[in-house]
Amino acid sequence: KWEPLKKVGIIGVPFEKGQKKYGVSIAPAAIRSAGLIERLKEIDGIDVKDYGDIDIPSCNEPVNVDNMAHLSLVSACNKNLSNKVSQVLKDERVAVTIGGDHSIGVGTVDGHYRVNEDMILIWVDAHADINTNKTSDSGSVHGMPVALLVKELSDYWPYLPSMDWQIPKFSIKNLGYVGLRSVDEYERLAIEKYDVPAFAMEDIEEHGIQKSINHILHRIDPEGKKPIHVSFDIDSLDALEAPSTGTPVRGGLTLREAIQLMEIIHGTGRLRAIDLVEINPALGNDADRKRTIDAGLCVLRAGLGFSRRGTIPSGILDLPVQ
Ligand code: 4U7
Ligand code: MN
Ligand code: MN
Ligand code: MN
Repeated sequence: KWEPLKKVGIIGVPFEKGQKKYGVSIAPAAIRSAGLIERLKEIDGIDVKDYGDIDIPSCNEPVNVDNMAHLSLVSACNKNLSNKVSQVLKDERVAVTIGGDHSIGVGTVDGHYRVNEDMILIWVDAHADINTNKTSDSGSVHGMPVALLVKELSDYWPYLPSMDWQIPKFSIKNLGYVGLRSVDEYERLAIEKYDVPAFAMEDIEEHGIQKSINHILHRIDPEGKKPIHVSFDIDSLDALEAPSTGTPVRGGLTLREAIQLMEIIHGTGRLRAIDLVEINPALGNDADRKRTIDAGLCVLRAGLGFSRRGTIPSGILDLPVQ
């Protein structure tokens, strides 16, 4: 029944207020000028539509919630983003969202959930991003999107003014993690309390990326009938593969593992949304920036059906004769 969707919609989100460093907001422009659309159009049979960047509110009624920096801006941005993701999915395109910091995962997942309540979420990250304002050391919302999204944790939040548009309905039972290696104590507690399938780096060492992702997919959707949302934080990759990011952690996924992961998910035919977040072109030198953006493009291409084997020219059966 499921087949890979060949139509793609690109959404840029030049937003960085979910964390403290300058630069993540210039990623959509930097990734576009590195040839995003052209590199995706190289994929066999693909149809790419650019929906442009969403409107980012610059100032807002500030709301003061303890240990949650810029909540009203995060919230306003995510509200717009959620609508845009819903629109792209209703246009029957894979929603590819280019961030931006990871706080925008609230909007992408909310927008996907509103179109299809069956969706499952694969969070590919060095971090678990499941802090509440009570458990976060940083007060940065990019470490909290999963906790904001899942209904099981709604009682652990205070009332969040400006977030009324987002009622958490997504169940933590439909979540899985890949790539973890920097998990805070209360995040680990949440993962264990709800028995979330979480493949940290040592689990990937043990089982390999193929068994790891297949195990997660089978655990959360044994019948293989639910659409998949991949929220890909570039810091899931090893810091050598993706140096230009705000919270790099060494000892991460190789680009080959990430490509294989995305190819496997593509192969299910059920991938309907990809977020590519936390690329910060302002960090590192030219080579770092280029390497990081190129890694991100490789991840997207793998998820959207690029074949490393190569493909024959369309409609052609033989080599050209002299
Ligand atoms: B990212 C952290 F304390 N857990 O909450 C926090 F280690 O989107 C890091 O995954 C969060 O890059 C990283 O601030 C957020 C910290
Ligand atoms: Mn993240
Ligand atoms: Mn991360
Ligand atoms: Mn980060």
